[in-house]
Amino acid sequence: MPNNRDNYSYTSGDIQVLEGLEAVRKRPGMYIATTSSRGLHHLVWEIVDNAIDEALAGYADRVIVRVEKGDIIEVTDNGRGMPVEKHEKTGISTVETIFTVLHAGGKFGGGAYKVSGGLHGVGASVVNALSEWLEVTVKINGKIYFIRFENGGHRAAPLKEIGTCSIHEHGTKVRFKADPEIFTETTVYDYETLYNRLQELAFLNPFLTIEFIDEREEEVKKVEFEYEGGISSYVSFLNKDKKVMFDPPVYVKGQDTVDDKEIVVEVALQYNDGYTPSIYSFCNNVNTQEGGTHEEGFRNSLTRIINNYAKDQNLMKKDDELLQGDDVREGITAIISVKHPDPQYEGQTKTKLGNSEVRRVVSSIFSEQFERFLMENPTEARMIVEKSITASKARMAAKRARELTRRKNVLEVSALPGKLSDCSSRNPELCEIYIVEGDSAGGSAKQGRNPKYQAILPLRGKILNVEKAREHQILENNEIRSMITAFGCGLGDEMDLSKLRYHKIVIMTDADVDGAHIRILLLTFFYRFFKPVLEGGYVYVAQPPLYRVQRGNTIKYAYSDEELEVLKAEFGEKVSLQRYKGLGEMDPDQLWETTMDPEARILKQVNVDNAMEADRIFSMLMGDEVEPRKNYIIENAHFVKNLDL
Ligand code: 2B7
Repeated sequence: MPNNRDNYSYTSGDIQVLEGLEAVRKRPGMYIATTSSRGLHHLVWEIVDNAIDEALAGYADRVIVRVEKGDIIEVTDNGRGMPVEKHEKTGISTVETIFTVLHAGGKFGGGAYKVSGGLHGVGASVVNALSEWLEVTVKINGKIYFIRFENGGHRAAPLKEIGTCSIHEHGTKVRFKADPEIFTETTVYDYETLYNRLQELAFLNPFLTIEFIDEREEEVKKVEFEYEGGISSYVSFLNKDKKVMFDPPVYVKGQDTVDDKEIVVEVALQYNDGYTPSIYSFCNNVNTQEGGTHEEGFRNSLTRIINNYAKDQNLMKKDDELLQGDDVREGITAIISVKHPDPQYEGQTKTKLGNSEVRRVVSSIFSEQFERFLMENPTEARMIVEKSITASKARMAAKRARELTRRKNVLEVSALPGKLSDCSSRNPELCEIYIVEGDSAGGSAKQGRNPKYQAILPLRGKILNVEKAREHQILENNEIRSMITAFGCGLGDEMDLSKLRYHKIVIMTDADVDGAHIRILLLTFFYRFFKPVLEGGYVYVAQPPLYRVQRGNTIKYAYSDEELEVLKAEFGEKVSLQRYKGLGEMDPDQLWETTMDPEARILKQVNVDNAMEADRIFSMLMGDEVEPRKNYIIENAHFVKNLDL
């Protein structure tokens, strides 16, 4: 195929530009951190961020993201349209400059707050460099302009006027196909990932409408996100399957100028009848997962204001202790969103806001308005204080329970639980523990296992729902205590992952609804109490077969209905078929062959890559509302991403 780029002669400036883009292709990791699925999605966010910046600057109110067949992304905004005139420095159109010169950001932007958390406006050229092809269409002053780039940023032709439109129409459209030579793992976009982030951006930017269209499957999916209520709607959304103490959420907004920099602060919060706090913070639309000064400012003043109010209103008894942070945050769902023209990010993943002035700004804005809320809403205020006092009492009871657990451990010389059939190896990297539902399946597993590396811990019946119990009840529960002792790494602040006794924790339950329920209870428990263990990728779900298909002496197992059909076709008509209803129906040899033998089994590694989404799903699954839970279990658990080993 003739290459279009040969049709044009390049100036020395062009060559420099192409060298810049070539550098991005050589070391994509320097610009987008990874070329995994995550990096692929990063391309979309870079382009979407530019559209959102145009909206934040006040010139656009609609952004459309379309995924076409073949995983082509198209982003459209109704902003001013990227400037098309000749750029002074480069002598080429500004559009082309934006897409070919690294560090071309900033100078063009109109908005005060750059969304771009990572790339600060160099996004467009990086996306171009990592694309097989990329097209830009700009509508401005009644004219339509077009430019196309190929093979990682080589323009196919200069910017060209291709038609006319109404002078009322204006905006930018970017269409691109990620380069499979760069994204070798995958170039397929994940619907959920795109959906969740676009919805989040709509929550964070009220009055902005984001349309999301996925055309890849026969049935086209189309959604429109528009939340006038902003982060207040976000909090309501996060709490939608929970019982809330008051509604609508408290909403606070204010701004302050420090050293000529205008900082905008928004906080929304609501309490539910649960125990775990869900606090999420953002700076310039970027989720600051490691928190930072905005979160600290919020937490400090929340504790201070509630204590002051409780004291002033004589709601505390004489011997009640001062409420601690954990007490006032029990069951809270809060979003803190700040906009800052010059954010400094710190921390391991650069998602911790570091600007020290933000602590004071958030604290003073939130304190003043939250205090006013309490004064003006005595019923709600009293509920918050009472919930906090109850939490404080429970915290003290939990402390006593923990001390008791610790002391017992000392007496028992860290005795392992009686029900545990431990393995003989002491090398955690090689050891596995199977958490098995019921004694009979436990028995089969014990006989079928490889005793050198595989330990078996049978659990009796349903385990405690940790979403509905307080910490001291949880720590007193026998099934939970057996797991804690067997794992050996402690929990909470005292956890030491280096002491984890098994590097594979395998949940093995029946392949039915009850089994799914127990699995979810266990995952919820791990999520709340052993998050680092989950995040470390130590938790797996075993996949027992659904059918045993036999013809003559040949026996095969099917793990899904599709597989069964394939096997039946392979075997012809005369087969004897056994449908497994539970693990208990398998004899030890069968259980080993199908579910435990490392050479043959299928394990799914559990990964929680979106803590916020996982949080919401766990609360939904384990919370009070029955309907969403039922539907979800039926639809299956999609936070458990398949990673066949
Ligand atoms: C930092 C760079 C990338 N830019 C402008 C103006 C408008 C504009 C953009 C954009 C993504 C997909 C559809 C400014 C900013 C470049 O300079 S980028 N709109 N939309 C966008 O990229 N959408 C602009 C001042 C006057 N007129 C236009």
